[in-house]
Amino acid sequence: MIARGALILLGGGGHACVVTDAATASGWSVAGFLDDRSAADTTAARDLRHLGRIEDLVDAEGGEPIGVEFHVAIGDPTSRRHVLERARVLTGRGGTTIVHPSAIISPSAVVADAAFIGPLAVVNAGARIGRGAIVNSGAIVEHDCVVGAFSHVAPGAILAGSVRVGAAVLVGVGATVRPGITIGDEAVLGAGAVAVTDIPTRCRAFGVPARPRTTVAQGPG
Ligand code: JB3
Repeated sequence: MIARGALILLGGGGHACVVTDAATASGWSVAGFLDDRSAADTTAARDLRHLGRIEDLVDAEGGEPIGVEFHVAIGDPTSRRHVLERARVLTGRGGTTIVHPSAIISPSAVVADAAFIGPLAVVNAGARIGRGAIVNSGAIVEHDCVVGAFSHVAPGAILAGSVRVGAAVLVGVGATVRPGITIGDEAVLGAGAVAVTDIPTRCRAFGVPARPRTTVAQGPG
């Protein structure tokens, strides 16, 4: 039996460990995680309890949602969107936003449902963080930026003022984006890259200055 008021994570890998720390530090009691893989097959859930599969958000006997808050703690944008949609259909809920208490979020910024803002991240004035997006540890999202749904601004990345990031984009670890640049949906900006021109939809760009490359597999950052 999971206590009402507890938080359940969907996904039990490395990102779930980071989310657990942030959620706990901000006052949640994290009951454990649901994952379609077995506990033995999840990579890094450490002390988190494996509570079952995503379908266990609904009581097997009564068919009703079990009435707990959940957060999709999966790094990959496509999986995160897919799992969040499954959970929404099962429970009628949109997923809880988790913000580490050390993050700085401007009162004029807007953070949507199901987003994650990590430790020491900064979201400055007028910025908008989309549904299910991740602003990871130490990332900076400057004034008036828009980060689209399910995008991931990886640890230490910097978006200067008024950058527009589309949906399901990866801005890699330590990447930098010059003011006013637009990054199209599902694009990847590689780790350490510096974007000085717009990056088109689904383009993978790497290096300093960032240039498109066609055959590089997407990783976490
Ligand atoms: O770069 C950083 C700081 N963090 C990365 C993070 C953003 O993304 C981290 O290094 C990882 O590369 C990645 O973390 P994540 O998502 O925790 O990856 P991994 O350790 O592979 O765990 C993914 C978990 O999600 C596994 O437990 C999977 O079983 C689960 N999962 C993935 N897709 C899914 C699905 N579970 C369900 N139920 N359904 C899915 O479609």
